[in-house]
Amino acid sequence: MKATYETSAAKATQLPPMSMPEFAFIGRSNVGKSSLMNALLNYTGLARTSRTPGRTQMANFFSVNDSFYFVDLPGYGFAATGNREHTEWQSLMDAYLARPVIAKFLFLWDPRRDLGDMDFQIALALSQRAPLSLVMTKCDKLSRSQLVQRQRFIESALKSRGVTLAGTHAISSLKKSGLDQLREELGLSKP
Ligand SMILES: Nc1nc2c(ncn2[C@@H]2O[C@H](COP(=O)(O)OP(=O)(O)OP(=O)(O)O)[C@@H](O)[C@H]2O)c(=O)[nH]1
Ligand SMILES: [Mg+2]
Repeated sequence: MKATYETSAAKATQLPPMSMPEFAFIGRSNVGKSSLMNALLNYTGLARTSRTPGRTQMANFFSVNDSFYFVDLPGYGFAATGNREHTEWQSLMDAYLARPVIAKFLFLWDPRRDLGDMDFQIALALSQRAPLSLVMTKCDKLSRSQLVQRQRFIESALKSRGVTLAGTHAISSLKKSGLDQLREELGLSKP
């Protein structure tokens, strides 16, 4: 498996030409997007990870096996980003969502949290553009029975808001669990 950093876009005009299918990773700031991309590709430090929420404020494109892109979309919902940042995030997202090359959205969610209105709205808008799969992150923080219960709760909450899921995954980038199932859904060979 070959994965290389391609480019980053902070605004619509910087988005790269559409050349390959794209798997887009989206979720709240700090949910574990960069960690998951690194874990899936078995690269340390390919996608930058950080303890500081809101660090990744650009859409980062990684070419995988010269056959598709992983797109690390900027985290949303970081409390300290003001209106201006939100408007910039929104306009980048609007431009990104218009790309017909999006093969799937991976909607990352920390299952310890409940979804709010903004989360439902974003998940719904994405699911109307391309298939959307739920990826529950940091599952090492929950017991198996808690996880089962949280998965049921989150899936039914999304469903009741009109969000159709293409799949659900429970992963831990830390413990490297749940990764093979997700790789399979993405057609990604084991590293
Ligand atoms: N326990 C645990 N912690 C994790 C896991 N994945 C990520 N983290 C931690 O969560 C924090 C955020 O991880 P990132 O991968 O940088 O999250 P992100 O979604 O890319 O964050 P932004 O780019 O800032 O939006 C880091 O401190 C990680 O070490 C996991 O599977 N388990
Ligand atoms: Mg990140």
